[in-house]
Amino acid sequence: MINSYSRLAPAIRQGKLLVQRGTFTERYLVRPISSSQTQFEKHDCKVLVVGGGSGGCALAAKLSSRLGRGKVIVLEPEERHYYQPMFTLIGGGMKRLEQSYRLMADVLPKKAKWLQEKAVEFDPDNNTVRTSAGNTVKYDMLLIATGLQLNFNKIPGLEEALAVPNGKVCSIYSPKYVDRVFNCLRNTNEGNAIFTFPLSSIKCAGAPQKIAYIAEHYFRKTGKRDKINITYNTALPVLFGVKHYADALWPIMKKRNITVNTCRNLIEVKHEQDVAIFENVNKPGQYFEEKYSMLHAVPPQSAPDELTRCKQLVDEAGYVDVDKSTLQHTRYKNVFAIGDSSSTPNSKTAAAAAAQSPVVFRNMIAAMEGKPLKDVYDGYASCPLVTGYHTCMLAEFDYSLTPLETFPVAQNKERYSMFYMKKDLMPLLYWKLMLPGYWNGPALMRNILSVFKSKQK
Ligand code: UQ1
Repeated sequence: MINSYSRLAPAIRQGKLLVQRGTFTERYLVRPISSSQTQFEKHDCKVLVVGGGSGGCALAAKLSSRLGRGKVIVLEPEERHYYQPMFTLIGGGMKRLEQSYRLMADVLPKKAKWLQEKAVEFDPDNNTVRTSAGNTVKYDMLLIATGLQLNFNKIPGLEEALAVPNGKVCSIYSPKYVDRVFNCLRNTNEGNAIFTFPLSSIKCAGAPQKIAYIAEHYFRKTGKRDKINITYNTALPVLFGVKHYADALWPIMKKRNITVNTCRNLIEVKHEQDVAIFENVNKPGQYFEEKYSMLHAVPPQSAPDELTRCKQLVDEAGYVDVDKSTLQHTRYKNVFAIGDSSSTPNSKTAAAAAAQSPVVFRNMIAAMEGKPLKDVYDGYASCPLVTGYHTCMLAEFDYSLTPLETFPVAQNKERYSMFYMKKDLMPLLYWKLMLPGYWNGPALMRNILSVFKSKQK
């Protein structure tokens, strides 16, 4: 839609255009703007996908392939699509940042229309979303796939510490900071290496301890381990949310001599003194000042502000309020969510988004056709818990927080096979199968392999 008035309004109000009638400005500036330069555009689509991450990309592929060219719009401001599960490996120096991304233009499906703009205002009562460029997108169906927002700024001093060149504070959680992690491992020769887990739900809840295991192995490999104390301070009361795996992880922490403090939350970083301040979650006001040689910090996370501002869409915690089985919004029947920004109580991982993808796809199509929603998400998530440079424990579970494992072997053990699957096979599966919309999670593989499992018993 052409709307040059809004652009010219301030000039008209100031009388500039009126006094310059018939002048150069009118002939050469006013006319071209009013005839050809588009200001605010209005787009229409069958499905609007907000976010071009794992879930958004996979669903845009599935939906645009079913609905045809031009029916799906994807709103995504970023130039690059990162494969975030690689960030722990980059932290350990096992992969490079350049290996973790593709251009957004190359991973989004060709049949969908990509608007490189950010969704800034949701209006589900009028089926519209306003974008950072001031444009409006009207939809029949909306899929929210924004992922999470990293709130480094919620911990005083953390952003400043992360800005120190060649500094002692790092984080695998952002492509902006992930390269600092291996640098910290290399530069640390003694003292305290501290790893944190914040007081919020986060993506890949295993990652904060994976990087601690990798660091421990690195320090051992390089002969520095004896001089370095390693501490894992988690704000949670447990080491891992699924007891079956937590029971296997505690002995690994012990064997590797990593001190674990539960209910200990990072609340401030004083980088001039190399001091991190933690608070006892159970006794607010009780603080621990810990000196560090390196600090790996995990930011508190939330759904993006643009979403949480739309109170009709989100629950009390700020996540898109969907039914945990159908993934349809509880009030707006033409709205669905996939991935980390949804209120479903699963672990927030790419594997969870993969398992959600066929459910969201079929239920969205059913909703479009006015049919009942039949597909159900069971809460499947998996977390390849990398425990060093060659080992990994593949945790897989569902809403019941009991194991739902794919392979006919005991998965609560560290294995070489799982490590190489995580490091070499998963990226391939992600780029070649998941993003083009062909990977629906391992349910099919699990069912096939279950034949061997029952034989083993
Ligand atoms: C998975 O589906 C997935 O999403 C694509 C991951 O993220 C990259 C994973 O790490 C894992 C483990 C799975 C599950 C796949 C199998 C074969 C168990």
